[in-house]
Amino acid sequence: MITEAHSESVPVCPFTTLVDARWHPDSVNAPHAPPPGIPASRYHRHAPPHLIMTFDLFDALPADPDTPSATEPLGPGAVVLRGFARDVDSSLLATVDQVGAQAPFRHLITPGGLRMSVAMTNCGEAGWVSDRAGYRYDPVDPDSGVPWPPMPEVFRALAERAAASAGYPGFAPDACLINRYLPGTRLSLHQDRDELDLRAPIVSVSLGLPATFLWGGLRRADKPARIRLAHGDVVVWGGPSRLVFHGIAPLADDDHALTGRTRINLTFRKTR
Ligand code: MD3
Ligand code: FE
Repeated sequence: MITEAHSESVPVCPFTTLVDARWHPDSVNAPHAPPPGIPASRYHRHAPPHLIMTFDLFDALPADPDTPSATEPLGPGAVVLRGFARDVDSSLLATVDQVGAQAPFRHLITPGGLRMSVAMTNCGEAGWVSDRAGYRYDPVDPDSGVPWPPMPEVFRALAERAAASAGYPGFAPDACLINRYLPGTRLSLHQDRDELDLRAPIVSVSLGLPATFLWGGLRRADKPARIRLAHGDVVVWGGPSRLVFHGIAPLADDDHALTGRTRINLTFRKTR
């Protein structure tokens, strides 16, 4: 906050008082075009997206009643695109099966020696792996000794389209981690910080059974909010939300028309 005492030395931002916070060009949720009545020449960002902290991390943005689209700001830098992946769901799931045939799902071991309840595989130039030695991105599947399957075009196109809709044009993921949940599977609170470029968002795609996403704060102890993620939902996590602690509550048993008793989650990452 700019105080009176400092206002002489700090350039005053005209948008702070003129426009709704959602339109502020420093918001990672801001559209690229200026709001009505604001000339494009004055609608510029003041800082690169990874340094922007326009909103309090714990204040979710209000939904805009005038925007009928399925794009809901979840919080600073986090946008949910409800049902965004539905039009390609069968194609995505068939492709997950193909990746799984080449690089089978497996339960990784944490550095602490615990077997993860989520089954994982990867595609792209690097895959996320964990073992007693630690976490890392590896260009080779340690189970087979060969590179991960390449990123399928249907995956890449969806991730790029979703990121662009959320305000991150030009997102170029080099890795896709695929998580498979069965009833009872959970993912405990963690941060995703093994990627070198934390300015890039992570795009997540939920398929099959719904899950309760746990969305915490920047400290592990922060009490997480619970958010329902259903089949076809895509979430783009960037800016101030990029390093929040998050997880998945134990999956409830149910039956999904396309996946049976399974939830699949794709996370697209730029790892380098
Ligand atoms: C928020 N996956 O793979 S997706 C993971 O549903 C992971 O399988 C969960 O957390 C899943 O690391 C959640 C949503 C998600 C993914 C990555 C994030 C939310 C995120 C990274 C930073 C902040
Ligand atoms: Fe994660």
